[in-house]
Amino acid sequence: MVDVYQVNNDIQMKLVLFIMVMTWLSIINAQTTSHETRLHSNRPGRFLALPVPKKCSSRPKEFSYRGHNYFLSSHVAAHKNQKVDWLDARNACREYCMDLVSLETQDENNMIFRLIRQNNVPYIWTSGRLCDFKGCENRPDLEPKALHGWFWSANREKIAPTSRIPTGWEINPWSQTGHKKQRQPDNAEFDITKTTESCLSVLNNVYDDGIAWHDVACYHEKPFVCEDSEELLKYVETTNRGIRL
Ligand SMILES: [Ca+2]
Repeated sequence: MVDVYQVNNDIQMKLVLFIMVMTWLSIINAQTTSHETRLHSNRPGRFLALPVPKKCSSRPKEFSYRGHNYFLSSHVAAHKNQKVDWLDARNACREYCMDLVSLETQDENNMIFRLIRQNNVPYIWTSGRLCDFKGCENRPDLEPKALHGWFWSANREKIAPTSRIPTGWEINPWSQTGHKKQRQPDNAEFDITKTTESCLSVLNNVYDDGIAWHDVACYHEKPFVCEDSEELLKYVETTNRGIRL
């Protein structure tokens, strides 16, 4: 018995775990998007994309920060005029071993705000997501959702309570206004189309509010910023011996 366990070395265990997590996330995503898909298109159940090793090794590296590469979709020929919904944006990034950008620190946020300002980008998708799907129930730590329910889907890190200045920051990145003239997140579209604003977009002065975070319904089509995913890079590196990433 002991020998059997010894054969299963760390890497194999991690890979199995990783595949289980990926499968689970794919199911979760298919479930969470099915409602929106029904509402806004006839596309069948959708899944998270797996990385494409060739695309990972030749992925666009527009700039880098703290060991991660980034690019703005409109600056890459293959995505130049592309505007896509939130899941398609994640998947476009994921094929490159990247994911939508996560803004965990003020410095990284400043960098992305600067990119938006200098290039006059109207809005972008980030990996921010409201945990309002199956698997998020019975989690008192996520309640109330508008305050505590947000996380970065790229690395599953929680986002600071939306009403507060995050620890280590000087500003609250959420806009103080929006469609209802209330601070964000305001879930404004729910009142209009009954679609929850479950995805986090950075908008450039859409409400005369400068560059700021907004909750937006995930079906809207926007350009996006991709950031290296350590998880996907590690996965492709482990499964493709000798690959240069
Ligand atoms: Ca909103």
